[in-house]
Amino acid sequence: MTVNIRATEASNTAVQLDILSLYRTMVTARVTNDILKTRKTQGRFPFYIGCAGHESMAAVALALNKDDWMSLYYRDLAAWLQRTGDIYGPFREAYSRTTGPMCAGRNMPSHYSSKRHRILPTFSEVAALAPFAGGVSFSLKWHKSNDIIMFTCGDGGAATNDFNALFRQASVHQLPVLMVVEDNGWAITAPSTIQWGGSLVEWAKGGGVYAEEVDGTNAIETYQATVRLVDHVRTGRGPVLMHLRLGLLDPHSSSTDIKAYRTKEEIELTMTTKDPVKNFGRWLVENGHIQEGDIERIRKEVRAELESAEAQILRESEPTAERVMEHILYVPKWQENIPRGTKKQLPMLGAINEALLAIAQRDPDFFVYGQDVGSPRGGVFGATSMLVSQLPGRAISSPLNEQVIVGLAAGAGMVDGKARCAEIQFVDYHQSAAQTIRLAARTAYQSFGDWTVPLLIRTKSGSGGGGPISSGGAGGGAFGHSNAGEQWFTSVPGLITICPATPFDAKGLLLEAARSQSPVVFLERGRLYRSEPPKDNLGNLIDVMAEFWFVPEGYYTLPIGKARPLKIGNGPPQVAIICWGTMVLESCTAAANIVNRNGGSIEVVDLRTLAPFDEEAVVTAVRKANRVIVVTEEIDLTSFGRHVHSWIVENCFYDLDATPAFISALPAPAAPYNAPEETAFFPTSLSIEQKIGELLEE
Ligand SMILES: Cc1ncc(C[n+]2csc(CCOP(=O)(O)OP(=O)(O)O)c2C)c(N)n1
Repeated sequence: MTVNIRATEASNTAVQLDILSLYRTMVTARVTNDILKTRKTQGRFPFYIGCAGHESMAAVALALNKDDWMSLYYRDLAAWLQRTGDIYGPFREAYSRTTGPMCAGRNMPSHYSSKRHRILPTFSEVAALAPFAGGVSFSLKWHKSNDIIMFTCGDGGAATNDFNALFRQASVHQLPVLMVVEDNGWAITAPSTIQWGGSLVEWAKGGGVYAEEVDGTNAIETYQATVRLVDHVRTGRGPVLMHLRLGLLDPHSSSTDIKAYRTKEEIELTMTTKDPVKNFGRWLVENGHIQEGDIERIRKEVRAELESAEAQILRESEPTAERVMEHILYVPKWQENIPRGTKKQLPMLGAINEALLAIAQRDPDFFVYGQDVGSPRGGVFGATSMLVSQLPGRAISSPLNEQVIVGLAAGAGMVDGKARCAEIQFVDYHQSAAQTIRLAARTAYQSFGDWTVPLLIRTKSGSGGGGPISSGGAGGGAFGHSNAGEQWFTSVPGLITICPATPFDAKGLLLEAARSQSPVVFLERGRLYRSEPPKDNLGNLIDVMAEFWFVPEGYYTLPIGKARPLKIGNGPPQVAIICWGTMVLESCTAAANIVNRNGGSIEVVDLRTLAPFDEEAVVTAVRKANRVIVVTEEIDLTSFGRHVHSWIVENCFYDLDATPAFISALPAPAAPYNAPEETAFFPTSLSIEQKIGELLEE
């Protein structure tokens, strides 16, 4: 039966609302919930989190267009069913079947996602999808699309940094997003009164986002309000927040005892007044759309349909252990290419500028997003100055919030599978975006390859404030401006981490990184931004390095995951030095000084890519020299350098004639500002020279 409902006075739209179909979807959600809840209690699978009380989200989903995007949370079974019509999906995921449409049985149930239906992959981290949803809506606005995105979370979710990141993205850029806060009064045992002070609606309005409170226990009212609010967003009047008041009819999850934190009276009141399915059924009867007896008839029909679906699903295949390492990392397949254009001498900053411009010229949707990047200077280091002057609008200044930055670039990339660049001014500040970065890296694995998050994060890292390496001190970056970064990034499965040492590598690797379907972190060393090629103590340029300061003008790419061996001196190498970034220059200087004094040769292996690192190149170098030093600019309390060192011990033990050596920064919080302490803090060519000497004597 189809009934005309006057949806909004503002737009005067008479929307065709099929109320019986909506009711059936809500009943389907409730009965699915009841069956799955029981199966969990019967021990058929380990966990379930339900939707009872949130079924009016079907009405919210119904008020969207089918091409609008959705970012749902674990209570949104009804919204998921309304969009997909797939009654099998929730059972497939609960029973961990490979046919599961959300993650092929790899994640917990109730993580509602569907690439086909434009529903983003849900995370267990409450509201963590929010900054990604902001990125999707940024992309929709960028493409001048008529589509919008709906983001949902609970009242607890509204207190998270992630939600606040979305709110800021939406308000600052006036994005086409409908934020629905499904307030059931609880966040596990915490009442919603502790999630924000005052009124959520007024809070939103104060931040430039139109907001309304809506009664979610009434499906028709919810539908009408959503149509009105969606119209607001779609007609370009800015983002909207809907504070949807609901009741939670079940305990928080299968692991929670409802009576332990809620009173009998409150539970009873919720059950009798806030059940949207019962309320809607009653309304249908009172308004003559169905008879009293139809309520039970529909429930029974739905149950029979779901039980037959469940029986079929139980015959479907379950995951096997062999697939446990699938869909972790997608390193782009490199195609050999000849660098185009004449070569000119450039510092690394010039090479990075050229690379970003080249990516933007080839891809009209590419942009760099970060603090100050849209200023004429092109960010505090000037890495986007060419973009700003040659392709206006493609370097976009962001609010001062790293999670806003990373989430926006990541979400935009998820829409069309092309990487955008997030610039984090100093790597030390990535930690406020750590969850978003970690989830970007996890998405492909979690969704069993259904979703990828192409994303390029560039950041200034390590010692130095961008001055010349030959300037003496390490740069005075001190606390907050001199962290190395690879320690954390290389510990995140699913992330590619690159740290170039030369301008030639920086350009070629950045261009290749833009092709990646896995997120890439590009660590740019501050001391290398304007550095010249390294020299030995006699002032002679180290030729094997110097050639990489000449950069082809045109497009070229270099392979990710491939190290560059640099041989200093003649004859078989006596020592192999494994290093990256600034330490390649320091190691080359140390090696040249030793070779000048003693003759022979030393092989410096510039890893270039840290994750995944080039194991073959390391083994080859160790086998040739039988003595090895790993040099890192990180502090050493379980560092990436220590990982490489331990890998060598495990894999090259019988190729070694001496204890594998290790040099790092000191295990203090960060480099002090004053020159004497700072110089003592980081490895230098001198400390590397000393270590080579000790190693040769062992
Ligand atoms: C970031 C984060 N912190 C803590 C948790 C543990 N946790 C899971 S659900 C939940 C409560 C969420 O409450 P709310 O957002 O109000 O949603 P509701 O369950 O009430 O629908 C918490 C604290 C989590 N999953 N993620």
